Amino acid sequence: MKKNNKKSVYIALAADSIHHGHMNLIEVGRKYGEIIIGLITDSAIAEYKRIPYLNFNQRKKILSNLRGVSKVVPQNEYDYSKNISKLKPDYMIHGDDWKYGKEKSLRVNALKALKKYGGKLIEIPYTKGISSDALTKFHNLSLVTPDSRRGMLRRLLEIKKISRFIEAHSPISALIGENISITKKGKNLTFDGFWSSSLTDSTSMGKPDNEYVDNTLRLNGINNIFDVTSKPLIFDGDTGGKKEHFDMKIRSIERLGISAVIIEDKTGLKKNSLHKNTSNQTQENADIFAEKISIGKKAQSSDDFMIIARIESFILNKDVKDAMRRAKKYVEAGADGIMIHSKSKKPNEVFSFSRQFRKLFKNIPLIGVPSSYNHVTEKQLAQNGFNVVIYANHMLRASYPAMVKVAGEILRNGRSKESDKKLMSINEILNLIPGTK
Ligand code: SPV
Ligand code: MG
Repeated sequence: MKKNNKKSVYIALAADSIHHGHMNLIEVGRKYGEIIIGLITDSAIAEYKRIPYLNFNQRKKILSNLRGVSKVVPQNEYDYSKNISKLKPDYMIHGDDWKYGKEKSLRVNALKALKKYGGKLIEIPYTKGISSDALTKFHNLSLVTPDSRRGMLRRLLEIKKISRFIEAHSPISALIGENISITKKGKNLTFDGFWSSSLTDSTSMGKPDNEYVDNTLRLNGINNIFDVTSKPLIFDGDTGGKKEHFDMKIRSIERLGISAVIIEDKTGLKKNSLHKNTSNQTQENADIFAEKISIGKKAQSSDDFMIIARIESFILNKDVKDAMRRAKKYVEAGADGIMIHSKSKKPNEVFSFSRQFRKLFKNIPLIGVPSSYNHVTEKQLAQNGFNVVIYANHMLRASYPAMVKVAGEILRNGRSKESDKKLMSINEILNLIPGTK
């Protein structure tokens, strides 16, 4: 076909990993006219799968520099029809793979929009043997640096309504959080990152959750997790320890590529917050705690790193007024976010806090840990102003009973045959970690 620069050609791409399949679309597009790329936005991608490795502007920069591309416009959802109706391109180009499977309805909608004004759909054979998702996964793992990983939490907060973090106490538990995904209503659901819990780090070492397991040990564990994963991590920093040590602590935590540390406003021998009786726990004076936060904020070297203040008022049977008084002080001291904790089975107190908090602070991230009020959904948390949900201990709590069961069964039976159906097969474990075979 003769080149006709007056005609416009629409191609929608996510283009997180650009490859020859994309170039096939562009090459054909060039023949038909000037190409407009509808670039899927970060938040549209995040609705359906893991956030892109490259952000919108980085992806836009690559595409804008391709021959034949006249402009790059945002496409705010996977559905093409809105942009098609708005831009009325003469042609739209797409791989023919969307005739089948889950993208079928997108094709129907695009065709409807094109038909309204006489636009044409050109389908070209799908380029086999290359997968954008597989490339992105490879990029995520092989190109992650401490800086890029650290910045992912702030990106998530910008892009997603609510981000979900799963506890990881070992590289193998973290690999589950890294790789697991399920498809629900056409969306690919994954965990956005990891929570390094003092409770499960201590418990998995057979130690009490009272700050005996020190930072050096815990950071060593996280380094091992980081060896094999790419997602961001939020670190449970307990009380933060002595304020005189806090600047050094922050530097060690930040340097590793951890995105945020959460410190709780308690003093004395730290005990876990979920104990029924917390009468032996003491909340720190709010001004002293605020000072610790500002020491930390001065010590960090990147803009991305976050120090989040955890308010223990409800744990210590105080009211929402006390929690709000503290929240104001901690935000003034520079806290980048607030975690509000509760051991109640109901979310009433955390929601009364979040309502008041949101009136005062529209954009300060709010983190919830629904361990005890676990009937509350992510959607409800988001509706109540929460930006991050942490599943704080679930991987360890899942694995321990499974191990106890099998160990008991082996004793009872004097052999392991009966336990086989509860175990992954030898073949599965040999295939689990690449390079084992
Ligand atoms: C942890 O996971 O260690 C926490 C959350 O600090 S909680 O156990 O609920 O106190
Ligand atoms: Mg803890």
